[in-house]
Amino acid sequence: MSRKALPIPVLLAFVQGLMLAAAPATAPGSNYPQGAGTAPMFVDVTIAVGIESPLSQDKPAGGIGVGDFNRDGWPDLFLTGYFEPNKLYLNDGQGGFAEDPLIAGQVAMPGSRCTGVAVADHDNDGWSDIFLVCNGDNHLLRNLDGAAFELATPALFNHPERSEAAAWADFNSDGILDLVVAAHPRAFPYDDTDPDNYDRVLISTSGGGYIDLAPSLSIDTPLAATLALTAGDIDLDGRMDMYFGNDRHDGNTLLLNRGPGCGGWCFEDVSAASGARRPAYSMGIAASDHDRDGDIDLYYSSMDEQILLVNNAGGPGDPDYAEGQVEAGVNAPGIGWGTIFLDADNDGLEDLFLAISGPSGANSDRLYIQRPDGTFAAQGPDSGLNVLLPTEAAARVDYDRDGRMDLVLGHSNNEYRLYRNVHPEPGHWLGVELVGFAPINRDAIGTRVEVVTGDGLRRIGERRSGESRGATHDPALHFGLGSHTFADVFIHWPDGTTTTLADRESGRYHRVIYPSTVPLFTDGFEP
Ligand SMILES: [Ca+2]
Ligand SMILES: [Ca+2]
Ligand SMILES: [Ca+2]
Ligand SMILES: [Ca+2]
Repeated sequence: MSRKALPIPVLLAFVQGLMLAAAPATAPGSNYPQGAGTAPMFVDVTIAVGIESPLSQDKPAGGIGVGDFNRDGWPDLFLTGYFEPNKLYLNDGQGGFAEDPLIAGQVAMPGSRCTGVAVADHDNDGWSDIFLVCNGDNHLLRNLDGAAFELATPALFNHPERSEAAAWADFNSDGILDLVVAAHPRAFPYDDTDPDNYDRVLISTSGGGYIDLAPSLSIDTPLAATLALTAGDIDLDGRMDMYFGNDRHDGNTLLLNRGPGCGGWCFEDVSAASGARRPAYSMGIAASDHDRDGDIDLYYSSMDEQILLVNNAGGPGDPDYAEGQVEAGVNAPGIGWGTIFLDADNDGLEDLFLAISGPSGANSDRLYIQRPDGTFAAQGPDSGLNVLLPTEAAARVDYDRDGRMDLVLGHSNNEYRLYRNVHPEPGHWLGVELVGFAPINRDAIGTRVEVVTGDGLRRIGERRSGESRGATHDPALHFGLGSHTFADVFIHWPDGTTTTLADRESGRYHRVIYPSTVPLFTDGFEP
């Protein structure tokens, strides 16, 4: 698409903006109005955009992978089908999605029983690959220049046990993405003599292969039934850590990356010491500095309780977590699954989505909008997300690149649906797309981006992997700016270097390529 061609969603947003200019003014960033008569914040556009993707009966979990697989600047969607065919929907940049006939056949793999998607350019060739965790064999679909996919699964990646979560990150900082595959053992009680019940922590070696460090790691709960996994820099020391969300009250596991040594690489289990262990039926993880005090907080879903771990470290260093879900107003009954921090109204305050799968009759998903005082307001029917369908899979993607964050949800035993954010009066926003080159990984996973507005409000975003449950979010980082039209952007690359960009304009995605000292910006619509 040429730089001058305005995509239809942008035109629509422009027209919508003109139409709304006459509407009663509300301060940008105010909570979305509640009560009868207001338009919903999210609208189901699944059929309108051309998505038709059933989820198998009797196996509710779905995996969603967002990535720009053909590098046209628009985020595409990979959806697992379990018994049904997997689907790869290519975003046409005109507000629609379509399958490529050749690719559709290559990725369908009916009966592959996959429930999680970890998207990354694992071989640094510039094209996003797809790793699938499945009940049975796992699969790596290698992207061949955006034109085709081939199965190319290294033996170590193929965990034969039921695996539900995976994440890519360059733990040993050699520029090659490493892979964590977490198992959810089928049999209970666990058989600790079965090596297939253990997770794998596959670290790249200088010879071009991988070594599984899991057997050498001191992990509190080596057999824990993991349903969700996040790789991110939890202690903000520049190294990628791992957080495992474990089912059955096994207790969650936080492994902090301590650097080289330890006969391979050093990870320290700080689950208990940091407060991150808090047992639950953990089924989805969201990470963010939602309270803007300079450290990474965690939220995870469970059954009839949802856990917010507020980090009191106040900056880089070992986390110090305390429960805060009740005070913040983000506890909820029901069976929680995928969960996502996002700034749904672009006021600069992170909001929260929680997928709920039941119990029957009470299975409406939750959208929590953060108030300026740090508490959250649960939205009612006005959210447009209170569909009475059980939901497990959830990922965020600004598919139309209008700066309003949209959601893809997998409704259990039903279908995937795309919910477009049509908030009528959002705040300003800014997006950052990162492109890495040697010595860092091509996806720039592990890069932390801080966006500071004139009021001193600092937002921390990070290219993580494995958030929500079985999901890969939109690789572009999105920041609400409220009433601010410019912001300073600080990009902390995984190799420790920082790019500082002063006074970046709102209303667009800025593409930043490592390691240019004069960052290249585009309007976000070009490859
Ligand atoms: Ca590596
Ligand atoms: Ca925090
Ligand atoms: Ca917000
Ligand atoms: Ca959008």
